[in-house]
This record gives sequence, structure tokens and C-alpha cells, in this order.
Amino acid sequence: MKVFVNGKFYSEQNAKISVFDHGLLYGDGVFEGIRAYHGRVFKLKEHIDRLFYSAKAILLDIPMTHQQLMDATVEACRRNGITDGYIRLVVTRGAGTLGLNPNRCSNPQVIIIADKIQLYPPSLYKKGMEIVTVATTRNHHNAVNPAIKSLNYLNNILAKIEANTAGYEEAIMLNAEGYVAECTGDNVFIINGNQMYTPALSSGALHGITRQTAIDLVGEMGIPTSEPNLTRYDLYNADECFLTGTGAEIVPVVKIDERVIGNGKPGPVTKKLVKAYKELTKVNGEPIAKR
Ligand code: PXG
Repeated sequence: MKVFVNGKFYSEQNAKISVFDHGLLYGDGVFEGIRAYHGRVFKLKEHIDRLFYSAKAILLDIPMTHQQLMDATVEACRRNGITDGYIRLVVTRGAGTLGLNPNRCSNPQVIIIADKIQLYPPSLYKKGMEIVTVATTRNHHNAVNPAIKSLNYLNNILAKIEANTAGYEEAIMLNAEGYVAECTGDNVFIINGNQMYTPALSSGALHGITRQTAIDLVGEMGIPTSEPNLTRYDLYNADECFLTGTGAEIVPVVKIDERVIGNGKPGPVTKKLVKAYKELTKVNGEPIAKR
């Protein structure tokens, strides 16, 4: 595997950053997770834009332009023969002193890894997922804003551990007010009648790129989306529920905290969306092969 570090490609063994990098010492940095399908990088511009927004929020200057970063991402796929895979972009604060002051770091590190992806088993998409609410509260937006896709993911990891120890794959996280925010690495949606609902971004949800795609695709089916405060009660009594994320794509949810959602099977709108999303990944995206 060839890994991009600061403008050059290195073998896996030689792709290294300093142990003094504040990305490691303090989780000081930002990242993106992107998918490639059928020889195209899906939603590349959206991911690069979000990376720059995350970086701006933490006053981190990415030493590349949007275009350079898009080109490097496509090049990373090309060099590794990736046509279907997962791309991880990381920008760290760079090496500095042991103090947490970011001003002592001069060289932000830009890393791009293009690899195969470990998918959920196909049966999960057929049967649907069972999830639980966890006690770990989603970060408050005045502490670490969940809109920032930062290298500090302990909030999500703690929630994931709680879900896993309870025997589940994913967790519903509530915000400090007790409203539904999102899952550990996915956004959450419900359908009721001819309406779709998802927590507002201000609830503590990431501006999910798959989230926006789901809103668009379901909108094309004539079902509008609104973003009210949602409680667990709303989730329990929904007709349908599903999660969205770059890795997970669209995952039907059939049980939350032991409450059966709808009839306990993936709902009709969810199933249509799973299909529509799959179709979109076949035709959209930045071509990897040189034209
Ligand atoms: N919420 C959170 C907290 C996320 O981290 C999403 C929602 C979904 O957003 P997108 O833009 O992907 O639709 C995410 C992103 C991984 C991995 O390696 C995936 C994410 C985050 C961290 C790691 O699988 N999903």
C-alpha cells in the first residue's frame, strides 16, 4: 500500500509521523472518511469542503488547496488500485513541544490512506439492526462542537463501548438536553406517514454527507424532511427508522431499546432508499482512472 504524507507517497512501513505530533498527543486535528465505488470517489467535493470547515473551526491551516487535496485523494486510489474502497484523510496539527499550545506546531501533516473496506454483513441490511440508547451524552456544542470531525473521537468511542458491552453494534446518543442527536458514526432518521424526521444539526449531529443524500433521495420520492427536537419516544413510535453514514450507507433499524420499530422489518421507504442510494453510487463521483 502507498500512503500519501505531505505531498509524497510512501510504502506502508515508511509512512510515518512524529510521536510529538499533536494529533497523537492531544487528538489535535481533523479527518474525513470517504468511499469509492465502481472506480469513482463518491461525494469527494462535499468531504473535502467539510474537512476545510472542520479545520477552520479549530484554526488549523491545511497546507493544500481544495483542488490539490481532491487530486491527491483520487491519486491515492489510483496508486493503490482502489476502485471500491475507503479513503481516510487526516490533517494533524503537526509536531510541537509537549505543551498543548498549538502555536508551537509549525507543520500540519496531511495523510491520505486508500484501502479496502470492512463492510457490515449483507444480512444486516436485510434483517435490520437492533440498537440501544447509551448513557454517554453527545458532546455539547460549546465544548467540542460535534460538527467538527476532529481526531478527538472519545465521546463516540465511549458510546460505542457502551453499546458493544451491552451486545449491540450501534448506540443512540442524546444531547445534554436529552434529545436524540445521532449514533456513534451515523446519523439517525425516522419516517412517520408521509414525513421524514432527523435531528437538527444544532442537536449535536454531524453534517452527515450521507444524511444530506438521504434527505435529497427521499425528497425525490415526495417525502419531505423536517428537523424537530426528537425524543426516544418519537423513535420508539416511528413507522420506520434507519441510520446513514459513509461506511454504513443506509442501515434499517428494527429495534431500539427493545421496542420493535414498525412491524419489526425494514420499512418500505427505507428499502427504496437503500436501492436508490446504491444506484447513485454507481453513477456519481470523481473518476479514478485517468481520462
Ligand atoms: N455522525 C458521526 C459522529 C460520524 O462520525 C456520521 C455521522 C455520518 O456522516 P457521513 O458524512 O459519513 O454520512 C459520521 C461519519 C469509519 C468512520 O471509519 C465513519 C464515520 C466516522 C468515523 C469513522 O467507519 N462516520
